[in-house]
Amino acid sequence: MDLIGSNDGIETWQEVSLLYNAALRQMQTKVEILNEEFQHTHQYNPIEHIKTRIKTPESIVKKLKRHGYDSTIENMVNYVNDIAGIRIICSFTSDIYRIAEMIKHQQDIQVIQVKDYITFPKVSGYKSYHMIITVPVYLSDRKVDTKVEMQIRTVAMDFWASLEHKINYKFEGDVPERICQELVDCAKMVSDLDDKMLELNDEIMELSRKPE
Ligand code: 0O2
Repeated sequence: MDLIGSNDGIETWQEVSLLYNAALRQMQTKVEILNEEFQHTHQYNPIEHIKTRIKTPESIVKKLKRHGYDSTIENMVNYVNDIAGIRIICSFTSDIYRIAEMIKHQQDIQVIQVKDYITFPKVSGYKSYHMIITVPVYLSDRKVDTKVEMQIRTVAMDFWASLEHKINYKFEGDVPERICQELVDCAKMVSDLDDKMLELNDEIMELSRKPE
């Protein structure tokens, strides 16, 4: 098995980008299939939408510098786990774990790392479920297991995270204490809303199962 990294013949940004784009397409298809199957068996779509992105070379170089590595292709693929990123936005918190489990059980996927910021949110209030996985990409002469970062979160968590990201960007990381506190308060409201919506949904599902 080739894990994308040293001695795998990946020498240019074009090659890196080809592999990571292919890995993202594979993951997107896998997730879409799971969503369709779920619709077929449970009559609802757990996934609201999916976003994919390849990290820009500038952003990769910045990350390498921050961690004290030289900007080489080898360091990129070895030390930057989120060159390819897929974000899956779900309706309910329970869907997040369901999707994560379904992905983990696929035979060609290897889970490298899991960070559960839902059970253990960040001090800032950030909630999301992160996994670094590898997915095989078949080239003409070999298979390269390629890393993809998956972020799975609810619509409400995503709303919070994108606003917090914008605020951090605006203040260049030096966000005033009052705003940080407001964000923590909002994260609590987001959490309560997610819990309430899940409760309501469970109730509706239960009612629709009962015979008239
Ligand atoms: P960008 O621009 O989104 O790509 P690592 O990637 O392992 O070196 P870290 O921080 O240990 O770094 O990994 P983690 O905690 O899994 O976070 C990875 C990504 O999650 C981040 O990527 C963000 O996209 C998102 N994230 C993590 N913490 C927060 C947070 O507090 N608020 C928001 N809004 N997003 C968060 P990057 O590379 O930081 O940035």
